[in-house]
Amino acid sequence: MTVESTAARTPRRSAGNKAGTTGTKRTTSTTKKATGARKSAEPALVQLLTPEGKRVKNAEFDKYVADITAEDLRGLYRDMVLTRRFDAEATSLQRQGELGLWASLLGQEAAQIGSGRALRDDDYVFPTYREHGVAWCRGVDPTNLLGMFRGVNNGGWDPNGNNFHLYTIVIGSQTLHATGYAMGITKDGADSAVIAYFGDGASSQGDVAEAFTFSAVYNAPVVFFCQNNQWAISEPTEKQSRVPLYQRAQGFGFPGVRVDGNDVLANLAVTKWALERARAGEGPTLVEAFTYRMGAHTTSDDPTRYRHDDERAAWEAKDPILRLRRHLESAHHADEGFFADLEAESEALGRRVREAVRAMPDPDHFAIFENVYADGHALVDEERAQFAAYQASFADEDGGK
Ligand SMILES: Cc1ncc(C[n+]2csc(CCOP(=O)(O)OP(=O)(O)O)c2C)c(N)n1
Ligand SMILES: [Mg+2]
Repeated sequence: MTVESTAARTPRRSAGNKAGTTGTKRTTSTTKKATGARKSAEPALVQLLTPEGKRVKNAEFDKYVADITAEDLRGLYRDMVLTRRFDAEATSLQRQGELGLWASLLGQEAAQIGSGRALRDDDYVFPTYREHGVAWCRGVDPTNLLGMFRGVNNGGWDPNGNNFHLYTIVIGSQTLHATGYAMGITKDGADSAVIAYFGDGASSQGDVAEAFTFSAVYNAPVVFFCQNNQWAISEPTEKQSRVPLYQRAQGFGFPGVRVDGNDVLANLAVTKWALERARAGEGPTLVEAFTYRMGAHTTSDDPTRYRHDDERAAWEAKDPILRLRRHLESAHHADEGFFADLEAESEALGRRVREAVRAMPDPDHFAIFENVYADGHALVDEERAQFAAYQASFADEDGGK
């Protein structure tokens, strides 16, 4: 296991082992101590691809990516590039007034594509609001992700169409939904698994602690995939936990592992391992993908108010896309033609996204009151009537129009 001291701020205290895993019997003898200027107790990460693009061996996780071909690697690269392009386009569309808000995934492409590509079609995903890369892997059309951010619908896709639940804004709540769904899978006798995405900030929510307890006690086939992007809006991870997040799992009685969140291969391998455990009836796993939110929390946020540029610069050197490109080039797995074709495909995707957003019809003003309750509700009826009166007041001012 190669160790990389990646935390950019004050070291946290680490009470557990130094291998980036806890709660398993897996050996840690190949682990070196973290080195570098920071004399940190920061634990090791599972890493298969260094920031320079060098493939490093890992006795425990290599087997989960042993069958990866050069074509597969190009596919992972394509996924990350197109996801980043889509994300950049959405950020621009917000700046042009076409979207009300956007939550960028910039920097988190490897965590999302690596874990997303580890899933089977019959697995079920419970995302937060930033999982555009996972949505891509599930086959959700990217333009469908934009409706809610434009304010023209409440979701934009059929969750059961791709086994990809709607985005969840209520922080951490989807970990409970995932746990319940996973418990249902067990009752059905199926061997599918569930993955719940959440953030470092969400790890402080009571819902997440409850989901950990229930999934452990009921041995539910669920993978808790925490993207530790170092920030919860303006709160650093140090304010969420006194121990590295993956070590939280130990107290609940299931394994936790920290993976280099900017290494797509490592995320693929570790998530496959965790899904295999789930399918084999071994219960939940916590994966902490140690990564970085390169952009603002959302387009409504200004990170220059609370963090320094040098932190971002340190993480830029570990860029997930750049490291796979370096690997593809040094291993002669991709030529100039591949990169040129991908650039053209990115341009086409950008165009398609722009056109689709601008063509989205405005919803009926009263649609928001539909589907709140299956059989209606007196309070909703009252609110609808109030809103109708409000709308009518504009018509009066405007000469009845
Ligand atoms: C229950 C709840 N509390 C507060 C918020 C406001 N809120 C929105 S995003 C966010 C931070 C989440 O941080 P993290 O879990 O690290 O996810 P990230 O945005 O970094 O991906 C907060 C507090 C919310 N949406 N839901
Ligand atoms: Mg976060």
